[in-house]
Amino acid sequence: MPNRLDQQVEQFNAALAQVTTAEALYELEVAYVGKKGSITLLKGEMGKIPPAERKAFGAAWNRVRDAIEAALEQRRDFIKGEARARDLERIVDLTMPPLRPPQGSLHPLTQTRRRLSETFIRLGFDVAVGPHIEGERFNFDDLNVPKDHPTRDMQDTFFIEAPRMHGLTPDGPAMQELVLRTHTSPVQIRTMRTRKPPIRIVAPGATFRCDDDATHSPMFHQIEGLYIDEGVTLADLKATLMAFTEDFFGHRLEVRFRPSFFPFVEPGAEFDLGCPFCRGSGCSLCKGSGFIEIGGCGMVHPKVLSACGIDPEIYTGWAFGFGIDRMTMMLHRIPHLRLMFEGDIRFLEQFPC
Ligand code: FA5
Repeated sequence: MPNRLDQQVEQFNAALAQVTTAEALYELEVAYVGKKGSITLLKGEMGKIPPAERKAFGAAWNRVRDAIEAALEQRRDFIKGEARARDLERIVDLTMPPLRPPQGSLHPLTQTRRRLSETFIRLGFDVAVGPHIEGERFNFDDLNVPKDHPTRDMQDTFFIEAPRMHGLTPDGPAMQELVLRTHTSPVQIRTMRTRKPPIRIVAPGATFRCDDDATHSPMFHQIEGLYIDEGVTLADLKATLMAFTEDFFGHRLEVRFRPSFFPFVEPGAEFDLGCPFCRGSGCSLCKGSGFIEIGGCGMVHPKVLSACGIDPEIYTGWAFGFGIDRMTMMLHRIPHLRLMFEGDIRFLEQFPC
């Protein structure tokens, strides 16, 4: 009987060495240590050996069964490891270029704002900034906007309840009304109050009005331009705007002034640029006129200069302001302003940078 045990072990080892798959290993396990396996059956024959030898045989049988199970386990691990290595070889192609993580890009408005600033910096302007929440004084009073001007209506301007917001008392010094700035022109005031001429700045940023349709949004962006020095004239403004078109659009465009009124400039004008798409010959964008309306401009009103401590007898200057959103819509032929604020990734993906 012990000899048969040894024989079985020898046969098992020889068979195990040939096994390369999990299925074959399972069959081997069943054949030797399964319910009717040859090793299992040998134990059942224990009754056939002399009682004196049974104990030793039992111990030998247990050792053999344990060794076989350990060998099966070891082989199982080996086969699993090989299968995993084969899978990895198949799945991981080390020669493949790595996957690029999805990359965002700057919002089209940010792209336009940066391009505008860069253009004016090249033309010798600094970039100035101001807060979105302004006092009525800088947003209206110092800009010579009369107390009863319609722009100050609640229907046009977002007012902020200052005392409640800041915990100020009704008698406190900050009782002046606060507004969400309705234009970037208060940055003119802030700049003139803190800097001495010559002043040459642009001020891009967010502005707010109670407005909402295809070309008007409650939050939009403007860029302000301001130049103050001795002997500055409207001719300088026209020349600057023409130089701007050359740098920004890549070719010089016509600049056209149409008389208009803004309380903070005198004379005041709306300015149009020759259509950058048809270069003045007339197309769908300029509705055949050859010109596109851009914004407002004019010579800084003497009262505004005085309010900022600049002597209008010595200095003159011009200012302009136009919408960055409208400029972006025009550049990319975007039909509705709201598209720019909805954060729809399918829209934004069209403006990589
Ligand atoms: C002004 O805001 C003046 N501060 C501009 C100015 C500056 C004139 C300096 C003279 C000297 P106006 O209200 O026209 O002007 O607005 C200027 C531009 O802002 C418009 O041409 C338009 O492009 C843009 N804009 C105005 N309201 C909206 C709005 N609700 N949504 C989007 N763009 C707007």
